[in-house]
Amino acid sequence: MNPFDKKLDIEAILKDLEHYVPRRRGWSWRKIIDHQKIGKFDYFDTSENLVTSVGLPASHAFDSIDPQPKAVITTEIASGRFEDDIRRMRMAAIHGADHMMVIRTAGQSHFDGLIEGTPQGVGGIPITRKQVRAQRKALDIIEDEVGRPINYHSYVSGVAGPEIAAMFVEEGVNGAHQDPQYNILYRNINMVRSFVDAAESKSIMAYGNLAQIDGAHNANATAVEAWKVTPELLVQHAINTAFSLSCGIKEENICLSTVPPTAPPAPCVRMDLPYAIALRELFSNVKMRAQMNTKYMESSTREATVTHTLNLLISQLTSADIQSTITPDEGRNVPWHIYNIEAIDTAKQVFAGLDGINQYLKIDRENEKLNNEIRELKERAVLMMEEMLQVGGYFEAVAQGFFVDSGFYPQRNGDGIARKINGGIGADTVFARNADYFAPVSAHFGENHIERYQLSDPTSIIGGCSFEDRSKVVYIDELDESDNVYLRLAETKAYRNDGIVKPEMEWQGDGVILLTMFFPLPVDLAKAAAVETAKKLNLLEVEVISTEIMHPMEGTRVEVKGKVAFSIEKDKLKIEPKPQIMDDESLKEAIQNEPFKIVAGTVGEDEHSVGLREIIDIKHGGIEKFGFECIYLGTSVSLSKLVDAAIETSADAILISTIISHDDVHYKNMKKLHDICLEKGVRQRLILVAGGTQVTPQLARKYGMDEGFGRKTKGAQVATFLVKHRQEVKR
Ligand code: Z98
Repeated sequence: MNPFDKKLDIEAILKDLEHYVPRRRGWSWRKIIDHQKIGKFDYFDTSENLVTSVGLPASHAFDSIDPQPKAVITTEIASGRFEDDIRRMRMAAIHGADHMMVIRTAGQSHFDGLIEGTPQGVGGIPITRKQVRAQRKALDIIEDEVGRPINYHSYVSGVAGPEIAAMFVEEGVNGAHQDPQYNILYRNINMVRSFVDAAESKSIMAYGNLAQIDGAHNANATAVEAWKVTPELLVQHAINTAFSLSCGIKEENICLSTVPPTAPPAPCVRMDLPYAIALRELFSNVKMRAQMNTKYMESSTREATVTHTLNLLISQLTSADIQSTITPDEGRNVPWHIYNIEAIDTAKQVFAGLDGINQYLKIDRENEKLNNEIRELKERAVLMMEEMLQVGGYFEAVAQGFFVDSGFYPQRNGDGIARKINGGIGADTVFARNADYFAPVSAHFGENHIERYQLSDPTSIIGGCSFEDRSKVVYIDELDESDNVYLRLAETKAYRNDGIVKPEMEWQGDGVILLTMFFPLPVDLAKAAAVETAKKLNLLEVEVISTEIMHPMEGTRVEVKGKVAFSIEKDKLKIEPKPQIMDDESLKEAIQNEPFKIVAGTVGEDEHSVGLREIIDIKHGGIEKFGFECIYLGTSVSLSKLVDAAIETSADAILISTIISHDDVHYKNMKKLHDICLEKGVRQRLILVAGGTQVTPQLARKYGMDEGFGRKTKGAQVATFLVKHRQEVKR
């Protein structure tokens, strides 16, 4: 299916889900190409091109190329409604994301079993078999469209970790976070239970070839001063990695969730780099998933993007394998479609921009200061592990509050997260296996006491478990009549089928829009004024989502969201017809048959000549190419000089260009040009055309021009207009 032809049919994806079989198990890395030519350029850090993609905004100036970085690009999508997230996944994939990470609804990690159906989530989606299957099915369609495998990912943690892991293998989920330390520290799940569950979960993930991401970065996000937690991050990575290896997970599937610990205005690259190098040197055999810094992120998109960009520089210098772009959700808490795409594009743009730079820039490993910092970090981490052994091991260390302490180890401030060995959710729920314990499953940790059955393959007794015999997978559809996808789809049906549309940020028909305003007021007043303005615009549920002080007294920038109550009828929308562009030969013939002379210049005080030169110059494919005689008067030309020149040379048309648009000076100049021509009695015989990045055709015509041309106009378009308009005027 050509992805530009049709919208994804969500209802069709939900149909016959019961019988859907995922195509594959396990993780897919990109096909890296060491050196390739894409368009006019050589690339050294890219992977296979997509079959269909949407490039960066400026790509049209580069033959629409869309170089794909080496690293897998993650996007984090979980708005609470999985059916809407599917459309966002399609947008993300075509922009270059191949790792769809789905956050779970608040509190799911405390459920002690699988849930079913498709209830709506809070801050994430309830992970259920039906939801997972529907999204994997959609991704199977989407990966065919873009021409690259897409990894689907969620979390194997919480009290039901092993059950989730098994369901993920059955449903073709490709990656998951799994780290018992996460359960213990951040979800207060009992530590013994967490490690036993992790052994089971990891064994299942190893069987299913899922990529595993650990949870060390959460310490960074939680720590009081995040850069001080770096020795502990190394320790957390080490514990989870050793445990995963011993459960059979392959090194190539172990991904450390690394994180640049700090952000500007701290001198972050200088501080983050030694840490990143120490990490890569200590863990050279496993993969690096570069999380971005979310600890020091407010709701400013600009600030988040700069931090992300600096993080990407570290990723490039130290070769990350998976690159996170989670700004919209965790960083800024504005989980909207547009921000997922922006963050994916940020990663793609920075990696393309930095392509090959490692050939010229090498980390100076001989540098004494850098070397000392790297060694010191490693030593602090090793010391911490030694101390853990001294106090009696990991559990005791957690009980004593070793982790997420605000001190820079070995400094300790006594404010770490302490958990009791017999405390937390799920305490006292671990039991030794009976002497005759037997489970007929294939991916399983520890001992199966199978001597009783004389079996080497425990699943043979039942003819294969659900991993081997798909018919044993039990699919349960909806359980809640009042909270399910069909009810939600019924509510939004009109937006799919009845030709109406609403602005949307997150969910179909949500009606949410974003307004940016500036008020010459201090921040509190500016916020109140922004809310009032949005209300006067009839927006509902108005909320301020970000403020930035321009000056404490002189002004504040405010971003406000609100909902519109109306919808738009698509049939009644008027689309500007696409300009009909004549082919080169017809244009040349028309000018040969009847010569055409134009006078041109940028007007007022405008020195921006590039756009106009592109419209005129032969070497840019401008109108000279078709035989137009062009008299270019230069920049900042007075309007009367242009008219006089047109009269003197008996020109057929005047082309003006205005980039500057302050106080609508561009439109004012158009009106003046028209008036001067009228005054001099030449308006009838001169065609007037204005161009510029801020020129709207309708307004140009309103201000007296025969036509206006905005951004991205090409010479052939202007030439076509001039030729056709001359014919029309004659008629
Ligand atoms: C990321 N979303 O890494 P709940 N296990 C681990 C985790 O790191 C997380 C969960 C489970 C960010 C980071 N991390 C957030 C190791 C979450 C999730 O209980 O379902 O929220 O667990 O991309």
